[in-house]
Amino acid sequence: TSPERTLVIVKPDGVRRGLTGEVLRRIEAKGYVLVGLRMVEATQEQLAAHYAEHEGKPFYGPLVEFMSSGPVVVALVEGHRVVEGFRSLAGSTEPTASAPGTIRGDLGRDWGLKVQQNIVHGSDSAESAARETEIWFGAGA
Ligand code: DAT
Ligand code: MG
Repeated sequence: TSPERTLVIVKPDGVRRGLTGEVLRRIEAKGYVLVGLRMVEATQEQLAAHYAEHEGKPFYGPLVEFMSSGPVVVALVEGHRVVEGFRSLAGSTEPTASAPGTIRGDLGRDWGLKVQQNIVHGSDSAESAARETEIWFGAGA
């Protein structure tokens, strides 16, 4: 079987704060392989598709607005059990509660805003990864 893939996004807060290299460094240091990388200004269509599961939730509008507030860096990352492995590297959703040693736990905090600005996105399953890869890299990636 081909190695598993996950879709990682360095969110606008991470890019603005100059943490893109640090996030990619941690991914590579863990032993995962970058197989795709691009910087984009997310379109409304991409964000609606990417965050479809959250539509209707109170933080959805602010989330899409935040994700449109600057460029993001999208990475396709490969490795055995990389979906679970990157979620572990990233830490839990809320950066204040994220364990030290994780990206969100080491580098994130609560800024008192309507959305958790938590530096990174990582797919939550192999199925999500495939769906998200098509959104950000197009079919056939
Ligand atoms: P994760 O990014 O850890 O997979 P998620 O998929 O549940 O978390 O939510 C997507 C993003 O939406 C998350 O990274 C930050 C924001 N978010 C989630 N729950 C939130 C909440 N209760 N209040 C504010 N922002 C939230
Ligand atoms: Mg999620």
